[in-house]
Amino acid sequence: MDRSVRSTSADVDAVVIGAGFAGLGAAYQLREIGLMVRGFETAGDVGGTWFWNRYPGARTDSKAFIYCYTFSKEIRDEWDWTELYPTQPEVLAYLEFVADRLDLRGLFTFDTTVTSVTWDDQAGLWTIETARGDRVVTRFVVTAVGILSAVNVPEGIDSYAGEMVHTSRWPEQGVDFAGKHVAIIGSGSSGVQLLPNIVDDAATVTLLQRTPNYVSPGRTPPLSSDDRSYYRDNHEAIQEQVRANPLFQAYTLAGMSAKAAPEDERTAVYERAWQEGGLALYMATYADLGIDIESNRTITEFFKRKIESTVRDPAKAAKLIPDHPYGVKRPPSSAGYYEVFNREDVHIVDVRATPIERFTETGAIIDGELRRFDIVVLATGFDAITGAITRLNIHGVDGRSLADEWADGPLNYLGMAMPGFPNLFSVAGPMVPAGNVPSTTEHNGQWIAGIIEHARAVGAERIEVTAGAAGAWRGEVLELFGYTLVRDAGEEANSWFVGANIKGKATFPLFYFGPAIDYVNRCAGEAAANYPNFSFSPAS
Ligand code: NA7
Repeated sequence: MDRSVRSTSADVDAVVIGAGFAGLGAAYQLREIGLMVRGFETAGDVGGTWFWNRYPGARTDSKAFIYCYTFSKEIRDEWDWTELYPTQPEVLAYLEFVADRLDLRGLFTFDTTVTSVTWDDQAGLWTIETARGDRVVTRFVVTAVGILSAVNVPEGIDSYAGEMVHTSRWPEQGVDFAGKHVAIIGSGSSGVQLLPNIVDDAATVTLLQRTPNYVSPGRTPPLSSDDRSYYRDNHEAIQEQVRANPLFQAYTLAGMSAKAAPEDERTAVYERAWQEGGLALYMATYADLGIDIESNRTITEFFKRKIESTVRDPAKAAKLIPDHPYGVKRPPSSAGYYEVFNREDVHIVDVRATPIERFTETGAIIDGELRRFDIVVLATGFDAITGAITRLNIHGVDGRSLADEWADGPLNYLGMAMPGFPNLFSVAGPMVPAGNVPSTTEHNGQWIAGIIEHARAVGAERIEVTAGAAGAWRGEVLELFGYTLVRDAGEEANSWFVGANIKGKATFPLFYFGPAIDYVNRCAGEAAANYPNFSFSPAS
């Protein structure tokens, strides 16, 4: 935009960018405090992650009764989850239900990508521009663009001329794999969830795997009406358990130290967690798995034994056994994942040992040999957490570009506010706790509404965090990160937790690695003390 153009009055109080879990929640919270809200969303409807990721097998690995909003009792009472780990269609239906029930859809303009977000310091207002040509002037901006939404594709993939689909851009009508020779590139959550779900249709499936993952069994018991009543009746107690859990999850740890536990007891704990499946292996076992390499080895050995006893071909099994510590990459789960490699029509190529040299019109050259595929599935992940924010083309005070400012790693306070970018807040920006995303996004949305409400109460229209607070927060995040195995091994394992999955991206902890409750208390303390790390002033 022409940055010399002055905006003298706002069209709306707040613009929310994104209509997924984060954006719907933030729009609701901001409307609740009396703001006039407008939202923009690239997709054709609400849902965010759950709008886009329609691949077969996509489901949550947080439990249904915490993978939801907590702010509305009506929503809790009226919505019935059918499975403990809901599928993509069910989570999407939930978000559509919430949008209708709380009358949020009308706030959003869909099929509309924000192309720039520009601050006018004189007016104390932001101007939002979109690919459709909208130009909206607003007092506040909330980015709610998702932590895993900026799609990553392999270099050179344009040379491939056959059918191709990214897991995160799955067509609504599905993909016909019948009789096709299929390549899946990627073995993160998406690739490992998808694979067992297409092998019966496809003629062959070849996994082009760069870094193997520790895949826990996906088990998803159906929920009975008794279960649902239990979750409703115990809502407060469950939320307390979630808040106390380091990752906002509904688990209780079995012990503090894996290496200190007697071997038979430890094996029983791991076996129980394996039977439970999902994130239990990480979250219902030992507290020190993420910080102590010896303790971590006890669980990587456990996984190794499981893989070796499941996959009959030792060569395939060897390729599937990871060599990084458990948990330095996001641990996925999938039903029947390792078992599927016992099929003759499922192949695995280690593209770390023998990289993809280049793509051709019909396939990929690997180890000097052309491998032909009818369909290539890109399960190649995302420019996580910062990618979708920096792509918004945000310019703050003095035209400072947020993307440039974050080139060496993000700078913010409590994951939500950035110095030099007044009245701009992020829901689930970098340096918030990892874990159950709806818990984080709801927390952030509420906190942001709280600080705006405070500004209005004191007659201020411009809110800006101090550079000192952001610098100190960054220091704290780095210090906590220093205790983790992600610090030691995340980069080598290409972990998106530190941006290492994207070529050229600065390696930096993109999460706050302390306990979630410390973060929550920290945010609450800031609010209770009337936001001492922020300046509040009139617009101009
Ligand atoms: P992830 O977890 O980032 O996984 C992406 C996968 O794609 C991972 O195995 C990558 O290998 C692989 N990848 C990426 N680029 C390439 C190229 N160029 N060549 C070969 N392999 C490549 O994304 P997901 O969509 O699976 O999951 C994202 C999150 O969604 C997940 O963590 C859950 O929170 C839900 P790498 O590991 O980088 O070597």
